[in-house]
Amino acid sequence: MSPFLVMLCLAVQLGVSQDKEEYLVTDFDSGGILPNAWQSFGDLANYGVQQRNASSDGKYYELVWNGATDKGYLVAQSDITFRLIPKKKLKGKSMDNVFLKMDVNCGGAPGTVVNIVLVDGPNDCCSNEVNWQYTFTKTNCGWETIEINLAEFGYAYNPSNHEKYININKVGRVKVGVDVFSGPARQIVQFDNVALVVKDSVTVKRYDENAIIADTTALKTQAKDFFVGMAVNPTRVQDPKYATVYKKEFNSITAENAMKMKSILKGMDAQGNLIYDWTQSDAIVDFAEANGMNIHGHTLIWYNSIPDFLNDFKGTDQEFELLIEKYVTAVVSRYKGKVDSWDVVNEAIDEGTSEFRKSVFYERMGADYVKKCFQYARNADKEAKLFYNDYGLMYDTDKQRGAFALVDDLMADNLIDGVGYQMHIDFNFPSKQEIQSATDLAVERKLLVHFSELDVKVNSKGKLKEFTVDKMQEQAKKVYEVVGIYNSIPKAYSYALTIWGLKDDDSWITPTYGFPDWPLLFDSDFGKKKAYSAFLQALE
Ligand code: 9MR
Repeated sequence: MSPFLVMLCLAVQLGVSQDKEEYLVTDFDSGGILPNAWQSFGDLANYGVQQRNASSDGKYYELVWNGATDKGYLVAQSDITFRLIPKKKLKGKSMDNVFLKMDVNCGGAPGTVVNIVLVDGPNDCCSNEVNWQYTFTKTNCGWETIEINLAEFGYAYNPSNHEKYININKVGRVKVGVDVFSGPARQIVQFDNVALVVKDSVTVKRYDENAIIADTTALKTQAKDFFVGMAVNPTRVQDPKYATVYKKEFNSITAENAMKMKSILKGMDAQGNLIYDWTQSDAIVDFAEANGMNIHGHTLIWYNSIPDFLNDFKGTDQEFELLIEKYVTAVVSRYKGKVDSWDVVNEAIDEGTSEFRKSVFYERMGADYVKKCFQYARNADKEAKLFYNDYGLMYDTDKQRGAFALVDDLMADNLIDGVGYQMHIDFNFPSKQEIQSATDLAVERKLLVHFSELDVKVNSKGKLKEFTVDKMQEQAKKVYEVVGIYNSIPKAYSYALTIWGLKDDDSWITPTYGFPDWPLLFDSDFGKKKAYSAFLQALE
């Protein structure tokens, strides 16, 4: 063998390539826990850990949480800890270059949350550490490889310590555990091949808090493969101050309220004919048509927008069902060729469960009411894209499971084209990984993804009296993250990213929650916020 080949083979054996070095910390293959590597902290039995031995064949490590006590947080925080690699190997590297890689498997319990903590010093606790969480979303557990850039540590847990406390030159330990607060009662985490990967040629794109945005730039032109949408109402589309911004920045609109059943369906006459009022919905459709915008219809069926006469309807279930069929058919037909897509049913799955919400539609039409409504919509307009839209799909794992079971059912009859993830989020919640893996669930099914209803709260606990510079930047970082995830969806499955209102003082959040918040991209004077800049930057 030529000296060159010898060196190449050696390099491959050592796991060293030109731009990537992999430090295999452990693969457990030697029969279990390496001495001086994994150590336990605390009395594991007390915290519900049933076993902490390597599996019988010694090939991976298993951690079991039996849900017996509420002390699981300690399991997540300080169960087993592993000393990473000689520090000198990280000298001269930045957070962007270094990745923690490991194989993980949830032994049969989707929704299991692995908590990974990175510590930058010899001490186990607590100030010099950052946290990251991984949630298993697939119904069938299997081995998955996760690779986390150190630059992303800390986002899930506490964005304020991101890059603040961790010192790359001192990274010394990784701790792995289960998070019993967000995961199911019983969780099993298996892990293997924990490694630190150092990549030299990594260019990590970051939100630049000082970026200057040219006034000529617009969100809709920067987004190449999908629509940038805005929730509007009939008064605002006729107000020149709003309309100017709508036309400049957005190429899709959604009626915030004007196309809900309560806005359109006004009653029933003596002959049993439905009485419609199209004034508000027409105003929005006309505005969009006049300005060449995409229209996403929201929403045909929602438990929270039912006219009183329908709630009090005295007819039979069959009559009720017929009435719903007439309504859906009338609305979809009226806007056929104009409204491009519909949220057919909104929020059908109950919070914290995989079950249907027991709405009047469910009670009157049965468990397949969602399917029936999708079928009515499909019959009325074959071209319109049909969406199931819901909130909490990123973090409420039970609801996620229920919603995707419903989606699968609709797919089996070719009734659904996409999933709407209502993005009513907080500046620090849900995590990037949760948003990413929830998005993947639709992409894997080859469905369109709509990030509908984006707004980012910074004051959900009501402590802030004013919008601080810190919160403005943290909100912008979250927007950057969300738009980045959306922007990397394959073109065939991306549809629209819709923002739920223009100006902070227009948002539904303050009146609903009862304290001030600043969740949108524009301030109350129509000024562009940092969140706007972050949105644009994530599209670059
Ligand atoms: O923003 C909407 C607010 O103006 C309405 O009063 C409210 C009730 O109709 O609905 C709000 O929008 C909701 C959307 O239609 C569905 N997902 C949750 C949104 C916020 O509540």
